[in-house]
Amino acid sequence: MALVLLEREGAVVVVTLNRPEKLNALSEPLMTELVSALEELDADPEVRCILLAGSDKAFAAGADVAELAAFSGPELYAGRRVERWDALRRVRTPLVAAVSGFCLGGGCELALACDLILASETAVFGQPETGLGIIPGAGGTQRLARAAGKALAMDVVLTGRRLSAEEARSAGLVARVLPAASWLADAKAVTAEIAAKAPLAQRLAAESIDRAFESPLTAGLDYERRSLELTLATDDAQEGLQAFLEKREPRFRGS
Ligand code: CO8
Repeated sequence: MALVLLEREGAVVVVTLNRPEKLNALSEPLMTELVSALEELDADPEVRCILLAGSDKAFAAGADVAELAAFSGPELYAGRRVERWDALRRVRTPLVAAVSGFCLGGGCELALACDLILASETAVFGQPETGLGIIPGAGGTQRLARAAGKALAMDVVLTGRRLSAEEARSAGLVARVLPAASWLADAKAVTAEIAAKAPLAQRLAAESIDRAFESPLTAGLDYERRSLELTLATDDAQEGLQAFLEKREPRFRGS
C-alpha cells in the first residue's frame, strides 16, 4: 500500500502520510515516497499549492525509532539519510502542513520545514529526542529556535515538554488553530486561497520571507526588491494589476 496518498483538488494537491498503524513514523520508504511525490508535484505547473497532512491521530510521531535503532551513526552519514530531507527546502510550490494529533520529533521537523503550519486544536508538538539519547537532526533545533525563540526551543528540546496547538500558535510555530471537527476541510480552504493567487509571485514572496531568517536586513530587503522587480515583468502582474483597474477577478496563468 502506498505510504503517501495524493488527491488533486483543482490546483491544490493534498499529500497524506499513510502509515496510520505506526502513527506515520517517518521510515526510509515513507520519506523516499514523500520526497519523490513532492519533487514531482513541484515540477507540475498546474499544482499551485501542496497540503501535507497526516491522520486525525497523528501528523507524524517522528522518525521511525526501530529504523534509527538499527542504523549506526556512520551508516546514517554514509547513506545521506538525513540530507535527503534537504529536498523539502527546494520545493518552491507553497507547502502547507495541516497538523492533527501527534507532531513529534522528525514529524515536528517535517512540519517546520513547510512554509506554513495549520493545526487542529488536537495537535501536539514536541521534540522528545533527548529522551531517546539523540537530538533533533532534521532542523528541530534550528527552525524551532528561529520560529519560537531560544527560551521555548530550549524548554521543548531539553525537557521534552509538548506544546498544545494554541501554545504553538502563540509561540509563532503555527499560523492558525482550526476546529477538530473541520481541520482538514478548513486547511483545504486556506490552500485554495493560496492557490488562487499569482503562482510566481507566491513563490518569490515565500522565498523572500525565508531570506528574513537567513540574511542581514539589507541583503533581505535587496532580495525582496529584486523579486518585486522580477514579478513586475510577468504576465500575471499585468493581469493582476489590470484586473484590479477593470474591477474584475484576475486570471493567473503562472507566466
Ligand atoms: N517510530 C516507530 N514506531 C512508532 C513511532 C516512531 N516514532 N511512534 C509510534 N510508533 C508505533 C508504536 O510503536 C506502535 O506500534 P505497535 O502497535 O506495533 O506497537 C504504534 O506506532 C502506535 O503507537 P503507540 O501504541 O505508542 O500509541 P500511543 O497512542 O500509546 O502513544 C505516542 C502515542 C505518545 C506518540 C507514542 O507512540 C510515542 O511516544 N512515539 C514516539 C515519539 C518519539 O519519540 N518521536 C521521536 C522519534 S526520534 C526522531 O524523530 C528523530 C528525528 C531525527 C531526524 C530524522 C532522521 C532520519
